[in-house]
Amino acid sequence: VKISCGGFRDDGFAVIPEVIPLAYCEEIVGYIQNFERSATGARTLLSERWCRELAASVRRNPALARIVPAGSVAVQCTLFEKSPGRNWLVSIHQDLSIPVKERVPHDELIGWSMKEGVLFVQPPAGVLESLTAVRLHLDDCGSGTGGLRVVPGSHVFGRIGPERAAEIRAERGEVEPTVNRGDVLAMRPLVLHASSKARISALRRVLHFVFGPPTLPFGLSWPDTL
Ligand SMILES: O=C(O)CCC(=O)C(=O)O
Repeated sequence: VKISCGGFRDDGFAVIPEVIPLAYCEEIVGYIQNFERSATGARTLLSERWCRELAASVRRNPALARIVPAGSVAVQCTLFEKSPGRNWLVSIHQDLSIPVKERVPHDELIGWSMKEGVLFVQPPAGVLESLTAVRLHLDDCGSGTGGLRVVPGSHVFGRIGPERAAEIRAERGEVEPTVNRGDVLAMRPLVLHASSKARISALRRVLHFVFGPPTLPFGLSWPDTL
């Protein structure tokens, strides 16, 4: 399968088909069924062996190997699940927070928060630019299923405030890629993105991995649970 790397570099996202075989997806669905869900899914999956094995397997995909820098490690995995019982939306935003082991006082580290027992911080854009989100789809995600809408090329502006985000979306438009079961939507965390409530009755389960460098600046470190 030919993936244009320039596409990922310029657009800040790309769909990579058939990263995980359908039978493996079915196995993963079995594992996530045992997990406690919050309103949108679950965030602490990387402490599970099956999840770390899946991250390694995803990482071996040749097209992803060209996108995710060599030496990167999986630092986060979040299940984003939409279902007829739990339908939700997120308005346009960038992913600004990363999970870390402990608090480090520094002017450039802002927005400290706790989610499901994990500490998060918003580091400067340079740190976020070293990360790649790899969204593995466990269900076919097409029209009406509440898939991600992304603004092509919006990752090059650093951190964007709400007014500038609205301007950039108006200038560049947004796309809602079709992503099938077993495919990956790879994305820079700084790409502006949003998703609507599903309009049709369907499951939309996505495992959102984040890959990053093994070490962090500012004396920060990734959580122990990895
Ligand atoms: O999965 C979605 O629809 C939204 C996920 C999201 O907003 C995020 O990755 O920050």
